[in-house]
Order: sequence, then structure tokens, then C-alpha cells
Amino acid sequence: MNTSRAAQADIEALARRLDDAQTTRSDTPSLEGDAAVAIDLDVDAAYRVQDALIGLRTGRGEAVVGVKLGFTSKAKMAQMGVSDVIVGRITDAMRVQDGGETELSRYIHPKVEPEVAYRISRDVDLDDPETDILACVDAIAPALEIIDSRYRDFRFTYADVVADNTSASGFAVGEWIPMREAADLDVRLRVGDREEAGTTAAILGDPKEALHALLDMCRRRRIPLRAGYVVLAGAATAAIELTAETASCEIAGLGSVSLTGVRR
Ligand code: OOG
Ligand code: MG
Repeated sequence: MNTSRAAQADIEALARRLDDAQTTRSDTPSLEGDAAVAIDLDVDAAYRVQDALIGLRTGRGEAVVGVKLGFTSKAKMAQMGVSDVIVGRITDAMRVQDGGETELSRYIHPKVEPEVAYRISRDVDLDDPETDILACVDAIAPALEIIDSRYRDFRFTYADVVADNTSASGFAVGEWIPMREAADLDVRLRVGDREEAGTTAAILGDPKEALHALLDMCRRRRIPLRAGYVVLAGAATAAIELTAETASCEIAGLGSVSLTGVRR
């Protein structure tokens, strides 16, 4: 079936399936390859499912507060077996305060990643070919992202993960500092005594390249970029499972951010 004609009802059914998995904390099999799925889930259809999923969240009162990129690092691409960047949306309900706690029962099988965050300072005109995305960003900060795929065992195809809002589930941002170069800074992710070390160069060679990739994706997918949005540029190392311990991300020259998983 030609998915450009995929019925909106089928798209919405897939969004509900993923939304139910999240709200009930029960994983679901991959959509692609599921004989029960009526449509051929190509990347266009997958972004339509993501839009419908965000519609369900905003319909419950959540507000979109930013966007995230995924698969901007070779380590992530290798860990996940895919090879092109993806974009998803983050909402206010996903925010964890720097130094704050997050209840692990909210998640299915959460992992944390060290990220660079940028702050958008004015609405971005996606239709103006002259738009300079770097001129629309005024601050940078260290960040942690919590990813929690709604798919069983984190097993998904490229279209699956796009439909699932790129596993977006939580995030914490450290102190904002004025925009600066962050091309090759040491990064350390710790969860309890487990650790991953890397460099911001893992993010497309320089995390500001993620901003150019973001503009390109948002133009193609008609995803708005508004003043005040947080942009998560993508993980700098492989992810670590989030357990009932403190997770921290330290980026040389940018500072650090932490959060603690708790089980009540
Ligand atoms: C998909 C999300 C990837 C990143 O920073 O590369 C991502 C996943 O790994 O579940 O957020
Ligand atoms: Mg990430």
C-alpha cells in the first residue's frame, strides 16, 4: 500500500499503541514486520505517527518544550544498528530538575545518555533559505537524556524509533552558559560506579553540526523550532541503564548535570 495514502485512522491507531505502552509501562513489539499493522510503515508514515503521538500528549495538557536529535554519534549508531539522524519532541512532563529525582516506575527500561543542550533564542523561520540556525541559539549546557524505548528489549527499526518519538522519555539540563564552541570537549557519564567516557566530537564531529542537521530535518518534517526550545544534540557516548542511583554528565568547560533514579 502507498503510505502517502495511509489512512489517518491507521496512523492514529499506531500512535495510541505506543502511547498506551508508555502510559501503562508495558513494552510492545516492533511495528515494522508486525503482520497486524495495516500500513507499510515508511519514514514518512513514521513521522506522521510521531505527530499523532505528540498530539495525544499535548491533548493531555503537556507542552512541547524542545526537540532532540538521535543517532548523531557513531557509538549510538553502532549500538542501535542504524545510520541516519532522527528527530523527536521533548515535553514539560519529561523534564527532571538538575540534581532532582525521577521515579523509576515511570519507565519501562530506562537508559541515560550524556548530551549537549542548546537553547533557541528566537522562532526559526524554516521557509527562509537564508536562515542561520547558529544565530538563533544563545546558550549551551550539559544535559542528560533518559531514553526509554516503548519497544520490547529496545529492538526497533529506523521507522519504528521515529514513530516512538525517538525513545524520548526524560531529560535534565545543567546551568546555561552563553553560546560557545564545544567542538572537542571531554565527556564523562556516570551511573553509580558504571561509566562511559568520550568527547563531544563524537556528535557529528562538532555538536553545532547537529544544529544544521536539525534545521534540515525540521524543514523536511515541518517540525517547528520556537524561541525558548531546548535542543538535545544527541548522545556523545553509548547509553547506560538508569538504576536507583545518581547519574551524572560532566563536560569539560561546560559543567555538569545530575539526576537520581528512585524507587518508592
Ligand atoms: C533512540 C534515541 C537515540 C541519541 O542521542 O542518539 C538518541 C534510542 O537509542 O533508543 O537519543
Ligand atoms: Mg539522546
